[in-house]
Amino acid sequence: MSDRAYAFFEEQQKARGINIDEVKARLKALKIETPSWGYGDSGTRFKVFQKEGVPRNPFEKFDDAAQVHKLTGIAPSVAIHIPWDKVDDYGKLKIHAESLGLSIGAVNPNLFQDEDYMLGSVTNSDAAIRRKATNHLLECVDIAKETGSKEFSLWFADGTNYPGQGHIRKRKAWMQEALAEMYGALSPDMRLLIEYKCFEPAFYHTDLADWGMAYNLAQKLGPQAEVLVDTGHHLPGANIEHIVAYLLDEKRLGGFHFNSRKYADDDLIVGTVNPYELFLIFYQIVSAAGDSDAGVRQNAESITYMIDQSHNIEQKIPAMLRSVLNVQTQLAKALLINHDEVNEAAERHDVLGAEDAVRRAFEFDVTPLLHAIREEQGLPHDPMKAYLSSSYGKDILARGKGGASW
Ligand code: AOS
Ligand code: ZN
Ligand code: ZN
Repeated sequence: MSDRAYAFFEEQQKARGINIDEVKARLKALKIETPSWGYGDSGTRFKVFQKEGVPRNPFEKFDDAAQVHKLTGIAPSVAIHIPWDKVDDYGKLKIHAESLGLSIGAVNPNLFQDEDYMLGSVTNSDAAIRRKATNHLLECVDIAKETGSKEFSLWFADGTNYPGQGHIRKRKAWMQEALAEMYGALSPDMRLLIEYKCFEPAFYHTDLADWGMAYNLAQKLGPQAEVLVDTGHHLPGANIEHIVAYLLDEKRLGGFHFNSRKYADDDLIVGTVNPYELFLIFYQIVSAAGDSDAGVRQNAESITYMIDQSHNIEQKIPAMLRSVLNVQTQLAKALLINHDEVNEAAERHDVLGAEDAVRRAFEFDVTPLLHAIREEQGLPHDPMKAYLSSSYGKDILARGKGGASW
């Protein structure tokens, strides 16, 4: 039955002029990094719920992440957060990750959970606190050298709650100063991914509030600094795919933190609230990957895709499986866009024809295609079902409650 469904799918796509072998190759090349913090207990400012069976230490977070990779084949690295994932010996954590077929991905410095940082970390008006924060960034560079990580996701909670509370322009200079020092400590193959966020936890102004501020800073720092787009960090109505296209054209799109949001930074499972937005983001990336400018093509190929979610009420491993599968599904759909058809319609000034050529790709059921590539890779057709029928979820209950949390 499934073979027949795929045969029909392939015939249908070939007739539309889609190169199915290329689509499959690109789907097999997709890699999505999962975050260590997505496996632990998390919550809101109101309550962190304790779940049974969550990892008790960074090593167990990698054990759980390995399940996601084993069943999907697309989640081979795990981002770590320092000090949430502090261990005595990072070399040991690296070996543990490798023994599971994983690698340690982006290092995320934590500059928001220390009493000293109430009024800012790298933008604090107190030089001693700025020094402490910058030292933490440098410590993270040292850790990355031990773990083999090549990237840093930099998110700063820095901002103010009231007009006059901080000197906005001085804080801007301090931010640049601290990041320039960190930049100077990088190995040539490392990258800073600068994240922006419109608000929260600061509610009046945030030092890096939007992509333009992150982009400007990246440009001033140098070619090893790029912008990280967290899909949850925009004001309602923002056109994220436009930002993505703009950054790709500037060859400065470093990576994504994928999640869904309905209101603000809800950190819900990616693709659950507005899968069409995710599809349209991939439309821009796939389009850039076929650009005539080699730099734009190269940027499109070097994007780091990461999940950034806190699973407050969900079961952690199934939530992560759902997340990476949702990303894979939307990429699969975006790969079915016939760009010639879109461009020809746009050239004819056929507005509805162009829109139709984009949307039609979204409307295909890509299940037979995903089953086919999983089969070719020796993976289960339905990774979620395979996980739920395995004993892993029951076995980890022996860890008990009160595991790692943020
Ligand atoms: C915070 O809103 C950001 O999305 C960061 O990426 C943060 O470091 C991550 O959520 C882990 O706390
Ligand atoms: Zn993020
Ligand atoms: Zn966030």
